[in-house]
Order: sequence, then structure tokens, then C-alpha cells
Amino acid sequence: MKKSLKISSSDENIIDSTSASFTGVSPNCLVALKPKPNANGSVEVKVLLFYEGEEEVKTEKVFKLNISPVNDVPAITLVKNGPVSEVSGEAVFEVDYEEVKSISLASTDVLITNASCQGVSVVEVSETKRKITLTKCSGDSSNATIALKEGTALDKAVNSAPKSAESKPFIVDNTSPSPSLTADDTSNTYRNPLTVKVDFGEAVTGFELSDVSVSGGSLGNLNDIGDGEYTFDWSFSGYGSYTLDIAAEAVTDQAGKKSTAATQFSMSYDNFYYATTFKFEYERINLQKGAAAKH
Ligand SMILES: [Ca+2]
Ligand SMILES: [Ca+2]
Repeated sequence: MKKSLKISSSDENIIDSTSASFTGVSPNCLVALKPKPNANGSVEVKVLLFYEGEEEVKTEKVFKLNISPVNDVPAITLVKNGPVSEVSGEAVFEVDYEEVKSISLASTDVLITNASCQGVSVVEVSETKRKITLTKCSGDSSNATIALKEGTALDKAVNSAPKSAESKPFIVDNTSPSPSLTADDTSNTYRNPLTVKVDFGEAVTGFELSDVSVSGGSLGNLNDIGDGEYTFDWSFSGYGSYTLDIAAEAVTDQAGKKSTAATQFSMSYDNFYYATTFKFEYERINLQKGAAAKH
């Protein structure tokens, strides 16, 4: 007679008796059971053997099972990656829980690596989403991250959420932009105009020629190269010594820090060297002419 298998479950909410699958060839058979999503607890499963077409159970085997499914880890997404500092900026994270029944995420559950932030807030976005905002962060780092402690949520089967994975990194910037001034010549120049380069060392906003004070001459042709680098032309009104200054707080970086003052840049404009060279050549020609006339 052909044999047939079935199962019966003591708790259909944990293991549904129709979920069993049977593989293999008599006399060996594998029974695979699949718990319902988020189900947990103890369940008794009976595997029943029949002869096909008959109601009578020929033999049965009872298995006691403890089901403990694991929660999905919350997905943490960094929405904005603008630099955050002690004075301004926000690092914003969206936390997305899956298959969750209740969330108890608090600011003390947020673990911060490579930074220290005074402002940590957790706001409810929806039943399964929370928003974390970090402000007033000290230190300097391009790879600060957050993670969430274990136990910030319960799923539908009252399993506790595990510790989350690390978030994407965010930038902490507490260094002021610091301008340095350079040109093709360091102290003396015959160029007029002379192209001057200013480098703030990082991307900034708010730089204008009016931020530069000159002791003489005029400025023009401001050119933004990017990443906090600019060039401009310095035209001299006559021979002499000139200075350039950039005062503090001329520009602001992406974290809201104001720039420091530049070291004063001095330049002497003259063409004395070229004038004496020309004069020497002129006198040599005259001397040669005089010598020839003697003979
Ligand atoms: Ca900075
Ligand atoms: Ca400015």
C-alpha cells in the first residue's frame, strides 16, 4: 500500500500544519517545517503516517520545538551629510524598523563613534520610522558614525531588537578656515598686475574682493577655483612696497565656522633689475663703439 505523511500542530499560529514539506523516498523521508513570520514559543508537532485512501493513522511521531525568530536590524540612513560642529550643522539619520510592534528608541540609545555630540534628539516619523538629529559635536572627523544599542524595539513576537550596524559616516568640523596668500613672486615683482592666490584650506562661502584690504593699488578679476581657492589680480599704481590683509571672519565654512585672519602679504613692485641690465648693455655698446673709433 502506498504511504502518505501529514503533520498536525499544537499551535497553528506558530507552525501552520499546511506549511510542512516532505522530501525523500521511502523508507527515509525529510520533513521541513517553516514557522510563521515573527512567531515564537513552544509547539508540539506530530508527524502522522497513513496508507493512502485510509483515515486511520498507522504510526505517529511527536516533536517538541522551541521557535525563537530574530528581529530585523533597523536600517539607518544618513539623510544629510553636511559637516556638523560645536556651533552649527546637523547630522540627520533615519531609522527604519521592520516587522516592529513597539519602539522604545531614546537619545541615550544612540552610540556615537569618533565624535562627542551634546545635542541628540529622537523624533517619531511614523509607526516604524524615527529620525535622529545630532548637533553641537566636538572634535574633527571625516568618519564619525552612530549605532543603536540593543533592545530599542520589540517585534510582533516580543523579541528584542539587536544592536544595529554602524551608520554611514558623517563629518565633524571644528577647524576654522585659515587663509594663506601666495603669488608667482614672493617678495619682489615686476608683474603688474600680479595674480594672487588665496587658499582657505576647505570649501567656504562669502569671499569677496572687499574682504581683502590693500595698502595701495587696486584689486580685480576675482576667480573662484573651488574648494576654498580663489585668484585675483593686484594692480600697482607705482613703484613701491605694498601689503594685502584678510581680516578674521571674512568667510564661513560648511560647518558654520568663521575664518581666521591671514598673515600679511607684502610685495615690492619695481623693475630696477631690468632697468640696470638694460643700462649695462647700452654702456657696453657705447664702449665698443669708442674703442673702434680709436683705431
Ligand atoms: Ca572647517
Ligand atoms: Ca566675506
